[in-house]
Amino acid sequence: MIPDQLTPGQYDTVYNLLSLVIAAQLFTALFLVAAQPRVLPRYRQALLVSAVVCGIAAYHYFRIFSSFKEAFVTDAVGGEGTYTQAVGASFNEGYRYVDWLLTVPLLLVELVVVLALARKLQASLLWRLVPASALMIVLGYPGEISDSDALRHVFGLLSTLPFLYILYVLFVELTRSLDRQPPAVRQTISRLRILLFASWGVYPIAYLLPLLGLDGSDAWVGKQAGYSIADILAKALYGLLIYRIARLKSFADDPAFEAAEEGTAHEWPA
Ligand code: RET
Repeated sequence: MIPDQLTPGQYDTVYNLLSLVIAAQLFTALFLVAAQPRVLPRYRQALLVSAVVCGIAAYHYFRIFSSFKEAFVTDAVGGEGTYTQAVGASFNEGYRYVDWLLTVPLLLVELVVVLALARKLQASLLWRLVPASALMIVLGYPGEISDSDALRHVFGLLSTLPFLYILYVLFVELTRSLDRQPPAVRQTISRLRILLFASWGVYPIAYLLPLLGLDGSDAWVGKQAGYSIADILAKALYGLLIYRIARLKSFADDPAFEAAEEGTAHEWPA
C-alpha cells in the first residue's frame, strides 16, 4: 500500500503535516502540565492523563517523521524531483497503531475521570470502553498493512464493531449521567462528545481512502493527512476541552476557588 513514488508536492504535504503534529502535541502537553494549578486537585489527574497522551503522540510523531524521511528519497537538486522509496528502508505505519493502542484507552479514561462520576459508574464505563477501544485498534492493524483490498475490508469491518459499541456507550449510556452535571459543564461535555465523534470518524474514512478509487499515492497522502489532522483534533484540541471542563467544574464545585482567582486579578490597578 505504500506508494513507490511521491511528487515533491505530496512529499512536502506529508512532511509539513507531520511537523505540525509534533508541535501541536508537544506544546499542548506542556500547557496541560503548566495549567495544573488552575483547576481543583480532583481534576488534575484528567489534565495529567491528557498531557501524557499528547506526550506519547509527540514521541510517536518524531518516530513517524524520521521513518518518513528515511523511506522516501530523491537525487534531485533542491528536492524538486520525484521521491522514490529508498533501498533498505520502509515507512512504518505501525507507529500509529502502537500510539493509538496506548492513547485511545487513555482518552476515554480522561473523559470518565474529568466527569468525576460515582466510582461504580466510572469503573463500569471503563471496563467496557477500554477493552473495546484496544480491540478496535488491534483489529484495524492487519487490514492497514495488508496489500489485499479484501483483507482491508474485512478487518476494517471487524474493527468498526467495537467502534460502534464505544459510540453507543458514550452517546446512550453516558447521557443518562449528564443530568447530574452543572448546566455549563453539560454544554461543554456535549461539545466534547461531538468533537470526539467528528475526529474519531475521520480515522475510518482515512483508512478507507485507498479503497475508494483514489490514485495510489494520492490515497496514501490523503490517509496520512487524515490521520495527522484527526490526531491533532482527538488529542490536543480534545485535551484543551478537557481543561475547560475541569476549569468550569472547579468553579462550580468551589466558588471560593473562583473568588480567589478573581481576587488575584483585582490586585492589578484598573
Ligand atoms: C481503524 C480501522 C478501520 C475501522 C475503524 C478504525 C478506527 C480507528 C479509530 C482510531 C482512533 C484513534 C484516536 C487516536 C488518538 O489518540 C482502526 C482505522 C473504525 C477510531 C482517537
